[in-house]
Amino acid sequence: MLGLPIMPDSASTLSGSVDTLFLVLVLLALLFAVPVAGLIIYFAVKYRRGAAVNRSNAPIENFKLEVTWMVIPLILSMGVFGWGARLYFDMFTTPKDGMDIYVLGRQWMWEFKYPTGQRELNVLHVPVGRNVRLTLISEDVIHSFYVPAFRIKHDVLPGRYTTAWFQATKPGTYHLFCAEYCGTEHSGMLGSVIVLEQKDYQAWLDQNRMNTGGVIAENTSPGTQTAVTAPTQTMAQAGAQTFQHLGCYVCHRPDGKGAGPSLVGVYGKPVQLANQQVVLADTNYIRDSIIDPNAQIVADYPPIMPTYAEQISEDDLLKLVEYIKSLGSGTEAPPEMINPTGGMPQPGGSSGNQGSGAQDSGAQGSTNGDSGGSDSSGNGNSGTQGSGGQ
Ligand code: HEC
Ligand SMILES: [Cu+2]
Repeated sequence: MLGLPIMPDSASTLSGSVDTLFLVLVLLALLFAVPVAGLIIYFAVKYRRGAAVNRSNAPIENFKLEVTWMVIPLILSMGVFGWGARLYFDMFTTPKDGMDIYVLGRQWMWEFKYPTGQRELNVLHVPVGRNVRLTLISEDVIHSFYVPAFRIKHDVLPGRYTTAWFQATKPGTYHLFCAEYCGTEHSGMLGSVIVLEQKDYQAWLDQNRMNTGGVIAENTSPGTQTAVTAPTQTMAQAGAQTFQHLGCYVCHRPDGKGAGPSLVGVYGKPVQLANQQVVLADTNYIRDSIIDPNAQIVADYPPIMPTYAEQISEDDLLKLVEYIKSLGSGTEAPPEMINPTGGMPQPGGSSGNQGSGAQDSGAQGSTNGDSGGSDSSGNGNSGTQGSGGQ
């Protein structure tokens, strides 16, 4: 419009519908405001003090007029309500298909994690024409994930996952803002979303595949930090190691013969709790089960699971969630099932006692928890990643 950037770019499947609704609301507001303002001015002039007009017999009621100005606005506002609700449901219903990306907000940067293991700071690469499902969480205060060009804005809360989704329609680079005041450098909590054509996205992924070596771009001035870290393992693989380090496997065995329930297929299923409630095992349920196990006790199991709140980072929690998701939905065979007596490498040569499944899990949890619970447990396991990642 005259070269003035009145509206941000429109680059997602939802942005067009949001704009249409917005435009209709503006037009409706004008439709009422303009005649009212016009009449105010007209009457003010016409009936001004001293003007020679007929002031007798002013009508004090008009039934038809009153019904009209009640019914028409009622229909219009209910229409707008219905339309807005439709759009709201579209925006807030995460589509079944699409790719998952995890978003960590912290003072004052954004971190993006791909299930395939890539990790980026402040820049999110996505392909055009695919649903992207975001799982967002904050490591400190409330932030808000705001991409004007996609017309999405979602609170990023500490202690709870929120979800958002979008499908980009146009390649390009778009602004990402934090839209919730979150401390002194809030205004510098900027990033960008880079939408690539499918083949460019594939090339980008290939370039950052496993073990291609560390950071490919970095700029560390505050607020503009960007980096991509090529993975040495997928998030689920890293999660499997965390599961091992923290001793979860002692109680949660795939055959269900441990002290706790088997976690194979639990994700996405309803869970019967001891208090008769049935809850859905979504990402928040898994997270809460680890942080505050006694809040929701699974039926027929004793409340013996220790809390991991003190020894686990949001980063590790996401990996565990991704690992538990990878254990399938009950019918599929788990792809990355660990064998408790074999294979998994132990960090820092901690004693090889994995075979003794009956061993005191509390001790296991705390000895290994210190290494496994640190922010860089994924990196700690392999020197290549550790050096490449810096
Ligand atoms: C001392 C044994 C023990 C350890 C160690 C343990 N858990 Fe548990 N876990 C349990 C028991 C028992 C339950 C069921 C009772 C409850 O809900 O607290 C449970 C429940 C769960 C649930 C909910 C499962 C469902 O079917 O709804 C999840 C998820 C979970 N644990 C994950 C973990 C993770 C991840 C770890 C490691 C960080 C871990 N647990 C460590 C014993 C344990
Ligand atoms: Cu913020």
